[in-house]
Amino acid sequence: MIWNQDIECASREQMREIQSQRLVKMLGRVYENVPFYRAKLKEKGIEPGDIKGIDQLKDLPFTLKNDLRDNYPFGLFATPQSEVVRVHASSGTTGKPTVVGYTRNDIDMWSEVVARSLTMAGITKNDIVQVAYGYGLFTGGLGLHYGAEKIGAAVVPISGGNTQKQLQLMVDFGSTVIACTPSYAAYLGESIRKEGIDPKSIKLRAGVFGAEPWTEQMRIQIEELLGLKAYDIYGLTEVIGPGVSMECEHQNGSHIFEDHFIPEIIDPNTLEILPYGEVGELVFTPASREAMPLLRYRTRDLTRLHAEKCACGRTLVRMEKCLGRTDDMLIIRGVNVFPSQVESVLLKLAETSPHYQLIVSRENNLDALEIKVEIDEQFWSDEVKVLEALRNRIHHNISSVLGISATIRLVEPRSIERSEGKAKRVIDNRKK
Ligand code: DLL
Repeated sequence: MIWNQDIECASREQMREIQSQRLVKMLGRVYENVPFYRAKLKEKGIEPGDIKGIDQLKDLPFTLKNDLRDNYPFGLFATPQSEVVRVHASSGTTGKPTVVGYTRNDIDMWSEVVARSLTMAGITKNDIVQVAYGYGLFTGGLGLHYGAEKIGAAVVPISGGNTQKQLQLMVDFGSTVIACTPSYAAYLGESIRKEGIDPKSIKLRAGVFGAEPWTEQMRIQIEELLGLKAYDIYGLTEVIGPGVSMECEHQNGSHIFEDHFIPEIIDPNTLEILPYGEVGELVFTPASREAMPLLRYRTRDLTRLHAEKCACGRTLVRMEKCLGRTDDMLIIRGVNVFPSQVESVLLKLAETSPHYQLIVSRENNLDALEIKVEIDEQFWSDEVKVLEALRNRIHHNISSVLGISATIRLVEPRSIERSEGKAKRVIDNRKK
């Protein structure tokens, strides 16, 4: 089944026409209402009337995560605050989160793209969807929730964590769909075995997994452990949240809902647009958003696009699984973490030096983060009590900035290896 046949199977010409109309309208709105964009467009000598369609997208300025930070919290909103009905946020590169806003129409549009996504995975009103993404500022929980309600499925809004309860409800309610990060799905699968639950009592048939990179091997492992078909869903807070793209049953890339999120691939160094099939940085223009339309948002995700029609009948452009990122963002237990966030905390403390290292590993399919923090010579102490108090303080400050808990290990002055070039801030043992 296809949720929105007209859009998802439109011809290239029809799609370009929709994109052109939306882009032109959006440009007028941002020029009128967002001082940041008005200044950027003026700098390039562009007046709203100059842009007639999608061919001119390439002439427009890019938007970076830092632009959101510089306009924190609501500076890029294009509607009065009274029209905003929701805000979400994700990690910024330092202490301040990246904030996005939604009008009622934006929430409807978001529900529509998630409804299309779930339908792609064969999910219908007859399903019981256990939403185990986090609810809150993170977009995963509420994003999946509204989309699942829109198709008429029964939603179990259990949110993330609480594994025993997840398994109990999964069995008792007969959940047929689970939506969570792939690493948590694998952990749930292992827990079923560990708890001695009869796999036959699990009724899951589809999984909607995303928010972090995962491999084909992991797909096979999750499918075996949970007895379901695993689908990849992609998205990012700045563009809308989950539901920017989704895999269909043929699983040869994720279909981008390009009527709302116009994709481009660029060379991250020259900023030139690359043709279909070439690897580069993914850029989105969420042209229909009201509260926070963005011009050419650089995602930092590396991938390729393909434009051939899919065997499922959809004509939407497809993106391959993300191949990596152009920045140093890590995703730990589904949460975005920048090493610079840790640095911003340490710089505020007199006792620590700006020498630190993040060590990421995976134990029982769950990510673990250890942070080695070097203590300033002046403050190094042989007294365990003193160091323990300092460790607790650092733990508290870092956890509240990152939004996840990390093991803090204090190390002696000058014990973290110095490098002559770039400091090695991250050791990611998950990749081995
Ligand atoms: O992770 C939104 C989301 C929620 C997507 C639930 C899917 C399911 P952010 O926290 O802003 O938003 O993180 C966005 O996560 O730029 C990618 O680097 C990464 N990412 C998201 N989905 C996938 C995926 C949500 N399916 C960042 N595969 C993005 C690989 C993904 N990476």
